[in-house]
Amino acid sequence: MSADIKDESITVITLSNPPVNALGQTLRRHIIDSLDKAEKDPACQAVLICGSNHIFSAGADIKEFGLPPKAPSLPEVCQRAESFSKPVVALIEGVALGGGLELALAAHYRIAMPASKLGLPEVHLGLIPGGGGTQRMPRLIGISAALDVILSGRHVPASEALSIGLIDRLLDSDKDVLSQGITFAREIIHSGSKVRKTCDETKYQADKPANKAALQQARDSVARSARGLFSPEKIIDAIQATLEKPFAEGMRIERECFIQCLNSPQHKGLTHAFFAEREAAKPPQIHNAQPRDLKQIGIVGGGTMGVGIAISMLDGGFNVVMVERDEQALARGRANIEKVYDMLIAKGRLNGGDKITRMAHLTGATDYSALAQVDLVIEAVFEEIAVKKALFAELDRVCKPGAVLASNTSYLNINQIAAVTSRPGDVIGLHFFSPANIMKLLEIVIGEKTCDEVVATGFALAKRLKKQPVRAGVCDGFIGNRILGVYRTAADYMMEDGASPYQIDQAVRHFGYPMGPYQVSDLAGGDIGWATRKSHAATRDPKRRYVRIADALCERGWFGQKTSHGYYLYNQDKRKGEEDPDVLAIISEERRKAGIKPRTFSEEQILRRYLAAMVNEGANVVQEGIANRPLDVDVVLLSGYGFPRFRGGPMKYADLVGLPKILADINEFAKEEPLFWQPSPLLVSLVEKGADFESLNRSASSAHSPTSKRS
Ligand code: 3H9
Repeated sequence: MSADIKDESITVITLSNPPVNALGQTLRRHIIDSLDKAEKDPACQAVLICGSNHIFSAGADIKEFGLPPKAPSLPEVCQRAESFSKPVVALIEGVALGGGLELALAAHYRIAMPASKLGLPEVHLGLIPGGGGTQRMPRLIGISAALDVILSGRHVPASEALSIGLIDRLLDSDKDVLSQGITFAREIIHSGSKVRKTCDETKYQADKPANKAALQQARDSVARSARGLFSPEKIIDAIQATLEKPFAEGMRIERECFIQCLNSPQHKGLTHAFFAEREAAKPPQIHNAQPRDLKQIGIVGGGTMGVGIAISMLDGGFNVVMVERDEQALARGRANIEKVYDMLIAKGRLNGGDKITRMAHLTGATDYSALAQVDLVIEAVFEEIAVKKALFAELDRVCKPGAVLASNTSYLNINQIAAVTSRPGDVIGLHFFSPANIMKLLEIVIGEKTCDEVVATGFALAKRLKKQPVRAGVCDGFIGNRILGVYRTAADYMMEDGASPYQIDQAVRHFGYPMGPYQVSDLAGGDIGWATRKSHAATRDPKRRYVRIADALCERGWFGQKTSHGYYLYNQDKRKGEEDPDVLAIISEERRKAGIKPRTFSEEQILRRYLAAMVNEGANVVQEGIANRPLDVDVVLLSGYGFPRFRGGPMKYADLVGLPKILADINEFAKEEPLFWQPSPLLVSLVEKGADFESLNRSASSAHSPTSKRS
C-alpha cells in the first residue's frame, strides 16, 4: 500500500490494493485509521480520497464474500467518511464501482476525470449495494435516476454523472489528476464550504407522486423482464425505504436485503460466472506466450458467418480483406455488412460517420493472392472437410510466413485441416457463434500442433473483439456443440416418450433460459441439422435409439421460422410461434411407428433429464481435456447457449444441487436407456471422493497460476 501524501492542509488518502483497489479488510482499516489520524491533526482542513494505478475502486472485495465478516465493515467506513468533521472529497479516476462509488457517495464532494465510469453493478452479482448506495444515491440524484443506475448496474460515464448530479465537477483530462484534486479541495477550504452530508439531502423527497410512480414502474418492469432474478426486487424495496424511513432505518433495511441476497444461490451462481469468465480468458497455454501482432485480417467467405466475423473485425478496428468466389458473391457480402450497419444506425447505436470509417477498412477480392499480406486469415466456407482441406492448402501457398491460419468450423477436426499445410503450428480454430458480431462466445480450438504463440494470438484477438474466449480441444463439436448434441438428444427422447416440445420448451424457460431447445431449432433452421443427420446416416450406430420426429418435419419442408413452420407455426408475428396440433399429430404418429406408449413428464422430470445429460457430457468433456476445467464448460454454456447466468453454468449448478444427486438421476435413467445414460467416469470418481467440480477448478488454477487469487 503506497504511503499517503500529506500536502499542507489537505490529507490525501490513497486507495491502493492492486489491481482494482478492491475494498478488502486491510484497505477498509487503512481508510478508518487515516481518517482518525486526520481528524486529530489540527493542520488538516480537508481530506482527499483517491485511488492508485489510475482507478478509484472496483468496490468490495468479491473474494471476501462468504468468509466470516471482518471489521470495519464497508457501511462503517462510509459512515465514518460521511460523519468526518472536515470536508471529504472523492477524486475519481478510472472506475468507481459498487462499494467504491458508495464510499464516494459518502464523501462530501465528488470530482471525476472525463474518462471515468461510475456505477453500482451489484445486481450483476445477485446483490444490492450494501454500503449505503441504495440510501445515498436516491437522496443525491432522485428516485427515478437511482432506480435506473442501480437496477441496470450500468457504468455511468462521468459526463452523464455530472448532468444527473452524481458528481460536482468534471476535471481536465490534460492536467494532472492529483493536483486538480488538491486544487478543488483548496477551493472548498477557501470558500468556507462545510461538510455536506448526502444522508441529509432532501431535495428529491418532496415529489411523492412521481417517486411512487417511478417505484411502481420499476416493479412492473422487473416483474416483466428480470426472469426470476431475486436482487432487483430487493433493490426496489431498499430504495423505497428512502421515501418512507429515516436514513438510519433505511440503512438497516438495506443491510437486511443485502444479507438475504448474499445468502441466495443466485449470488453464488453470478459470482462464479464473474470469476469463471476471467479464468477462462487466461488458460495455462498462454501464460508464457507472446501474441503475434495483428493489423490486417483476411476472411474467406461472405455468407452469414463471414459477414458477422467481418463486422466483428471491423468493429475491432482491423483492416479486413474479404475473399469470395466471384464479384457477385463479394457484392452480396459487402451489401450484407452495410445492411447490419444501417440497422444499427436506425436503432441509434451507430452514427453514419462510424459506418463510413469502418467500411473504408474493408476491401474485397476474388483471388486468394489478396491474402498474401494478412496477419490472420479466417475461413467461413462450407462445413465440409474436403472443402476446408483444399482451402487450407491454398492458404498455405499464398499467406506470408507467420500468418495465423484459422478455421471457423463448428465440428470438424482441426488436426486434419492443419495436416494439409506445411505449418500446422500456425493453424487454429476460431469458432464464432452466429450472429458473430453479437454473440460473445469464441471457442479457441487448439490442434495437436498449434503453437502457444498462435493460441495467445487467438486470446488477444478475442479481447480486442470484446469476445469471451474459451480454450477447447479437438473433438466433434468441441465443447459447446458436443454438449448441445447430448442434451438435445435427451430432449428428443423425452419428446418421443410423451412430453410435447412445447412442454419441454416451457420447462427450460422456467429454469431461466430465454428459449427452449425447439424454439432455438426453429430459429436456427431445421434444414442444417437434417443435412448433417443425413450425411451421418450410414455411420450411425444402429443400436442407438434414433428419434425421427425432426426428420418428419423437415420432409414436409418445415424448417422453422424461415418457412413459417417448424415445431411452431409462425403466422403474423413471425418470431413468436404458436403451438401446432399438426406437429403434435406427427409426433403421435412417430411414437406409434416406434412402438412407444406415451407417458407424462412433470416439469421437474423434464429438467432433471435435460440438465443431467448436460452435466454428464460436460464432465466427459473435462475428463478428455476438451475443456481445461469445469468452469470452461460453464462459460461456454453461459455465453453461447443461453444457460441462465444466475445459475452459474451447468457445472456450478450441479455442484449446488450436489453431484451425488445428479449421478443418482443418471443411474436411474440408465435403467431405461443404458446406451445413452452412461455416467461419466469423472462424475463417478468425484462422487466417490466426496469432491465437486469446484475442487477441480481450484486445483487447476493453483497448479497453473501461482498468482491466481481464486477462492
Ligand atoms: C460491492 O461493492 C458490494 C457493496 O455494495 C457492499 C459490500 C458490503 N473484488 O475484470 P478484470 C479482479 S460488490 C475482487 O479482468 P478489467 C478480477 O477478478 C462489487 N476482485 O479487469 C481480476 O482478477 P485476476 C461491485 C476483483 O480492466 C482483476 O481484478 N463491483 C474485483 O477488464 C482484473 O479484473 C463490481 O462488481 C472486486 N470487486 O475490468 C465490479 N473486481 O487478474 C467488478 C475485479 O486475478 N469488476 N477484480 O483475474 C469489474 O467490473 C471489472 O473487474 C473492472 C475492471 C471494470 C473493475
